[in-house]
Formats: sequence, C-alpha cells, structure tokens
Amino acid sequence: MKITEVILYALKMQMKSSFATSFGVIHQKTVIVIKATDASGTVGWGEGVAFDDPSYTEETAKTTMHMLEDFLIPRLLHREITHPDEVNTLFKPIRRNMMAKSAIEGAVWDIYAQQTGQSLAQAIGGTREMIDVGVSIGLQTSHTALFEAIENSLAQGYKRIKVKIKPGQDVELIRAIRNRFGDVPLMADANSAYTMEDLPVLKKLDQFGLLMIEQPLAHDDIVEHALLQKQLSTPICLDESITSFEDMKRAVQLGSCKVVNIKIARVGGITEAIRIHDYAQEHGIAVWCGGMLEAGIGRAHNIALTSLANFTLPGDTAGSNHYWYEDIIEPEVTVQDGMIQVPAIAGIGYNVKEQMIESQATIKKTFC
Ligand code: OSB
Ligand code: MG
Repeated sequence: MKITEVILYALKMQMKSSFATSFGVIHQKTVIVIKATDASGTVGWGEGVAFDDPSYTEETAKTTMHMLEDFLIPRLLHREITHPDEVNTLFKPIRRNMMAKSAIEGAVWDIYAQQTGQSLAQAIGGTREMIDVGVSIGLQTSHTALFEAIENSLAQGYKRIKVKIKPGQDVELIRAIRNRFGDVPLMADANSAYTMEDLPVLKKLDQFGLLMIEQPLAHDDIVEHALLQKQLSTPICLDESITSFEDMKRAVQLGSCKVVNIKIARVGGITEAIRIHDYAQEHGIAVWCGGMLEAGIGRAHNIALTSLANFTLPGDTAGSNHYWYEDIIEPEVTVQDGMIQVPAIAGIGYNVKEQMIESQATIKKTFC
C-alpha cells in the first residue's frame, strides 16, 4: 500500500451536554478527520481526538494539525508499506504527539483491513462479536443532577458507571451514590487531581468497594502510584500515565496499577494499543478501552480494539447519541443492553458521512 493523498478536515461539533472533569469543562469539540487514499483508490478514515486545551495531555487540536501537516503526513505520503505496524516504526523518531500519530495511523489500518477483506476488528486479531460498555459521567452541579444521569445510564443498560471526582467532590459524593444506587458497578476517575498528601481521603474511598480508581495522581507519574497502590485496597487504573508500551512495562514492573485504561490516541495508535493489550494479558493486568469524547470514526476504532480478548472490563465507548446530535458516521453507534455489536463488514464498519464533513469543515487541506 502507498498513501497518495491525505485530506485533513477540522470541524467544530457541539456536545449535547458539556463534560466536566477535574481539569475543566468541554462544551464543544474540534473533530479532526483524516481521509487517506492509497494508490489503488482505497479510502481509509482516521480521527484526531485531542481537545482544544492542553489540560488532559499536552496535545491540542492545533498541535495535531501542525504535527500532521509538517511532519507526519510528509513522512507517510508516497511511501510503500506492507503493514500498518510500519507506520508506528516510521513515526518513532518523532517524539510523543501520540494523538496526532494515532489519527493518521488509524486511517492506514482502515485501508489495510479493507484490502485484506477483513473488518478492522478481524484485522487486529479481535475475537468478540459484542462488547460490553459502560458510561463516563462528568462532574455535575448537584447530587440531583448526578443521580439523574446515573439513573438514565442504568436504565439504558450501561454495564458500569464511572464518575469523575476531584478534591471536595469525592468521599461524600461516592457515599451518596452508594446510598442511592446500592451495589452498582461503580468506579471513579480523578484525572490527576490528587497528590500523596491526599492519602487520607483516598484511603476513605476504599470503604465503597469501587471497581477501581482511575489516575488519582500526576499525569506523568508511575512511582507514587506504586506507593499509593500499596496503601489502597481499591485497584488503581492508569490512564494519563500510560502513553506507550514502554510506560506500560515500567508501570507493571513497579506495581503502579492493577488495571489500565487503553486509549488508542493516548498511546499513538492501534499498533501500540495492541502491544499494551498483549503485555497486560501476559502479566495479569485487566484492561478496558477509554474514550476521548470521540465522534464516529474514533468510536469505530475503539469498538474494533475492544474486540481483543483481554478487554474484559466494560469501556467508555457509549453510543453516538450520548454525545452528539448527529454523528459523522452511519449507522450511528448504538448500545443495546449495555452492548455494542462489533461490525463484521470490511474496514471500520460504518459509512463516513462525507457530505456532512465537507459542509461543516472549517479547515480542509489536501496533501498529495
Ligand atoms: O479521563 O477518561 C478520561 C473525557 C475527556 C477527557 C478525559 C477522559 C474523559 C472521559 C470520558 O472519562 C470518555 C468518553 O466518554 O469518551
Ligand atoms: Mg481517565
């Protein structure tokens, strides 16, 4: 395969409801869409998922555009490759910028899957036909609003509830949820809002039988997470801290976590995500697929990844209508009884609404 044309789009998509975390509130997303075409005319799709602000990781929608335009697309264009894994190697000399790398690597995987007559899930070795999904609920302005969101999610069949916490909205918040909803599968995500000074608060969370606590400490820490895990009975799940296979090995060797949230974009693409998945499987670490409030293309990639055998816990890939008035794919991703059917048709398994993207794009750039 040889990529001969890449079209880069950016469009602003309004979220149905704003999403609040310990690091800020997201009302709107800049969705970056990549349309890559290879010499034989096969089209593959990728999505850039970085936010507008560098507060989850250092990347933004603008840095993604910059990296793609000035470094990643020029490296890939007109180069003969036989397997998408080679894209990972090709991008290695460029430091980090995982979300930018992932955006275009995903399009190459889509082309590869189509050309080998497989669904993306099959192309990566996935075996599940259905995947279990949970939902991530942002910080709310009141317990009433939070209860309502949880109630709706449970009514829709989501298999696990994740709530965001931050200092001051933690122990009493989780206690209130347990009092109201009993033993529901529940976890909390702190997005790096705590330090070891908060140990007494974090220990108090142990009493609630959470499935796990996600990324309590600094975004780039694995050392203190290991110290913290020794003091907590609640399993620690790392998100921000795992940006590569190397990070994963170090965290497992140190005992920094018992669970890992794998986000394709955070680790630089599907190839790296598979390596992390395989390593986790060999080392008895449970994994699940996290989300970046993706539009449909990113969502489709997540669904394919989650079909791998060691994704044993429900992920954050909720249905399209949970986030968007109108998604950029059809059919939209739908959740039934807390499950999504993994598409069996070639490639990402959804049609990309090119008309919608063309008409809503605020940026369009062609490289050939
Ligand atoms: O930490 O997993 C996270 C959303 C924005 C930024 C970071 C995170 C999240 C979520 C929701 O928890 C993920 C999703 O539903 O796509
Ligand atoms: Mg997280």
